[in-house]
Amino acid sequence: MRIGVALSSMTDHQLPSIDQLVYQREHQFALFCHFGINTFNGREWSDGSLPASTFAPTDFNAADWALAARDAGAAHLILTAKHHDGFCLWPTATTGYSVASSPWRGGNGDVVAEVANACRDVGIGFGVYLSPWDRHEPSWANDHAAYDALYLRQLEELLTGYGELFEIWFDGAGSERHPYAWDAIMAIVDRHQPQAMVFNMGRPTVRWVGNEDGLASDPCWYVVDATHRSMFDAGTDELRGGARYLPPECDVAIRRHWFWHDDDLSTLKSLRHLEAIWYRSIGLGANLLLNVPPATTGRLDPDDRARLIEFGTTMRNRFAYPVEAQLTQVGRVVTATFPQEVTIDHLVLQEAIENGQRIRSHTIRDPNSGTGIVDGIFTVGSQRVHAFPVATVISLEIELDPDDGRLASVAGFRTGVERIPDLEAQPEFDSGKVH
Ligand code: FUL
Repeated sequence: MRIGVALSSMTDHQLPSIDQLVYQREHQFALFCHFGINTFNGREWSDGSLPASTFAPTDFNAADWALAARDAGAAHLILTAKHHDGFCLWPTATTGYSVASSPWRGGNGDVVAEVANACRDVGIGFGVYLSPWDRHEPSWANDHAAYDALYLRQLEELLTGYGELFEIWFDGAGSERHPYAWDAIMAIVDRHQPQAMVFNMGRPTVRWVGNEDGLASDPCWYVVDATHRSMFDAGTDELRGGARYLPPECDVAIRRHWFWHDDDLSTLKSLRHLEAIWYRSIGLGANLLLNVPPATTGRLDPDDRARLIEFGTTMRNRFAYPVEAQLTQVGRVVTATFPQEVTIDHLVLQEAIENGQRIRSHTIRDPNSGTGIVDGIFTVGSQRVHAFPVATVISLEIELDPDDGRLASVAGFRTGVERIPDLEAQPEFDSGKVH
């Protein structure tokens, strides 16, 4: 994978679109909801044979999901409309394997519609995950043309029946090297939801970060010429048309597994670990997609919900009182001057990424004392968060490489936290839940 494209060679494709800028600046945090036939059978994956009659939420309430997302600060929510098992959460005309064959709401329910409406009601965006890999449909393996036609109809139903979508998630798992009609798929996206962010496949506008731990790394590059395939294939797929602007999205589950299980509460991530993830995703200029799986009730599990809100509130409170600096730049040195002397332990830098990602590295020092604040650091991107031992300064010098990099803003914070928390060891994935 090629990284860091030199400014002189930047093309239009290597600059962000307006939609990508909105995604990076206003949708840094989103909620993922894995919900489906697996939820009711203690499975992570299933092979398409679990009976539709087992899909039976006892107290389904989409407002509960959407309100939790909003209260935690998520800007949109993505629902697994169809996972690898092929069970559809909307009453599709393409297969009988859907909510229409379940006892829920007497077979007249539509999870996609209820969640879409709930998101709209609370003012957050909505997106869908539609697994290309479908283990219920025999045509997936033995008649590619027939499967393509079915998949296109499913996509069209989702893209035309539920209002504006913020993001469409194409999961590579199980689809490694499998051919799909990507031109036709993207034509449907272009026709019905041209503004939607497209995750990782087809003609993506956002790429998978390459792990399911929620972690980006420094440097965090936005212009790349390939995408990672999946957890099950370390290969990469080259982007047609060469290097393009494709910021990373970090997906991670709040427990060890993606779907809800009655036996893995002990794997619920601690607040400290979620904070550690936040600094290594959003804090590095990547987006964070945190999965919180609704339970068999059809509501979020109370423990997961409480942790989600605790996490969102902690991060919101930490950055509630910014002190903005005024910026002047001479050559490669930006002087950030605060309105008065400030005592701070965090800095948040934003690059003017509408001009493309240019800053390859930066250092920060206090020009009055000569003390280095931050050193050995690479990209800035949409947002770069630094934590450091508390310092009292009136101004800072930020040296950029190269000198045509531009910062959009610099803000200081006194948070009481002086270092980025360490990641905690995480339990093993229970592969017994996959079949
Ligand atoms: C993976 C899938 O196989 C998991 O079940 C989950 O959906 C995750 C987000 O992507 O590739």
